[in-house]
This record gives sequence, C-alpha cells and structure tokens, in this order.
Amino acid sequence: MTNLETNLKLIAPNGKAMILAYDQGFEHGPRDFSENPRSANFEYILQIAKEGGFTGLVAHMGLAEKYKREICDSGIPLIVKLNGKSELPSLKEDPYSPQLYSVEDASAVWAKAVGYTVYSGSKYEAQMNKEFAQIIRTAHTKGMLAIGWMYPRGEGLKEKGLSDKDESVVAYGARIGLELGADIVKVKYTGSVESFNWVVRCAYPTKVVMSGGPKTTDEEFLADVRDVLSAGACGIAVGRNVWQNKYPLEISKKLRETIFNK
Ligand code: FBP
Repeated sequence: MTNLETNLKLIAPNGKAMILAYDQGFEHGPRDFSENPRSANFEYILQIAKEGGFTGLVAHMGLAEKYKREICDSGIPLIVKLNGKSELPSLKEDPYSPQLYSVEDASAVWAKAVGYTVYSGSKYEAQMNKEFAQIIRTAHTKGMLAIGWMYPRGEGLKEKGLSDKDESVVAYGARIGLELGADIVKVKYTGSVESFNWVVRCAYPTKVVMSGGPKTTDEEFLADVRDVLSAGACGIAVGRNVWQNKYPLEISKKLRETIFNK
C-alpha cells in the first residue's frame, strides 16, 4: 500500500470519514466560541476529537505546531489547513485566502493531510487554483492527502443570480476539486439527496464530505448527515455543530452511529 492509500484509510476507514474542523477561530474569529466558551481551548477540542471517535482533526499551523506532540499521541490524523483569512475585511471584496504555510511545514508537524480553501468564482480564483494545484502535487509526492474546501463565492456568482448552495454551483466547485487533483472535497450541503448525489457524481472518484454550517438542532443536523451519506458522500468535516453543542460527546456518538453504524 502506498503512503497516500494508508493515509486515506486512516482518515476515511472503510471509505467513511468523520472529520472535526477547527479552523473557525481564524476564519470567523472568537465569536464562534461564545456559545460554548470551553471551545476556545484546543485541548478541549482534542479531547472531543479523541473521545468522540473522529477520523481527522483540522487545525491551522499555529495550533498544529504548539500541540504536535499531543495530537500525535492522540492518534488522530492531523489535517493542516494551509491557507486562511479572517472575516474582518469588507465583505464586498471578492474573497482570497492566501497560502500561509507549505506542505513541508505540515509534514514537519506530522500531518497526514493538508487542506486549502478555493473560492471559485472570486476574481482571485486563478491564484487559488494555482496555489492549490502546487500544494496537491507536493502533498502527493510526500504521500499526504490534499483536501479542498471548495466554496464557490464572490461577485461573479451574485451577478449570475446564483447562490453558493445551488446544486450547479456546489457541483462545479466539487468538479474543480477533482480536476485539480484533490483526494477529498469539502462542500456545502445543497439541501436534498438528489442534488447532493449530482455533486458526488461530478466529483467522482474524488471523495466528498459535507461541511457543517452554523449550529442547528441535533435532529436537523443528523438528518442532513443521513441525506449526504445516502447521496453517496464519504462523510462529514464539521465543527460548530459538534463543539458548540451542549453535549459534544453525545452528538459525536450519534454521528458515529450514523456514519459507521456503530
Ligand atoms: P462548520 O462545520 O463549523 O461550518 O465548519 C466547516 C467550515 O468549512 C470550517 O472548516 C471553516 O472554518 C468554515 O466552515 C468556513 O465557513 P464559511 O462558510 O463561513 O466561510
């Protein structure tokens, strides 16, 4: 088995992934931690990832480096997010999330995979496509997985009257991830099994995971997870619906039952 296959098996055992995302402190800021103030602390998140049975944990480089030993000891595959941006600049500007760290940096903290957000449709998309393509190439030479946060967004979409959750838009983002060479694409839920199945087919054989979105009720969240799985998705890569939950380990258990039947 190649290193890439081994890492894919770790993050998606039997083809199913349950990834805990924790890049929101950068992307949205500490407002995401107000619901459950303990979630500001990475040690709490690592404990949820471990006891909750997650198959991967996403962090930016700062936390990955500070906690590299603890993450390694936990046995949870680390996914380092290589680009990032805050939500402080004007929302009128098309989004661009520059690459901040390299695949080599991620490898030095023992990451099994790297992540990168591509805002297809932004006027900066060419730059992001280029950076992500280079990241994928380097990651693959090191046997690391490349995961694309494929989030079409920006004025181009608005001009065409499109929403970032439209089937055609999400499918296009997922397809770009496949064409660039991503192993897994993380996309927004389109709202129905049929539409998400089209997304999965457009990305095939790249695997698709659902991004969680703002905190909702457990019932609604679990229903979405069931839907994307029956649409053929490989699993989820979510944050707020787990660590903003009053009972993170209970929702994690329900997720495990839904995704792995155990
Ligand atoms: P959530 O499950 O909390 O929505 O996290 C998924 C995620 O993709 C994060 O990895 C990322 O920080 C955030 O959503 C980006 O959200 P937005 O759509 O607001 O840019």
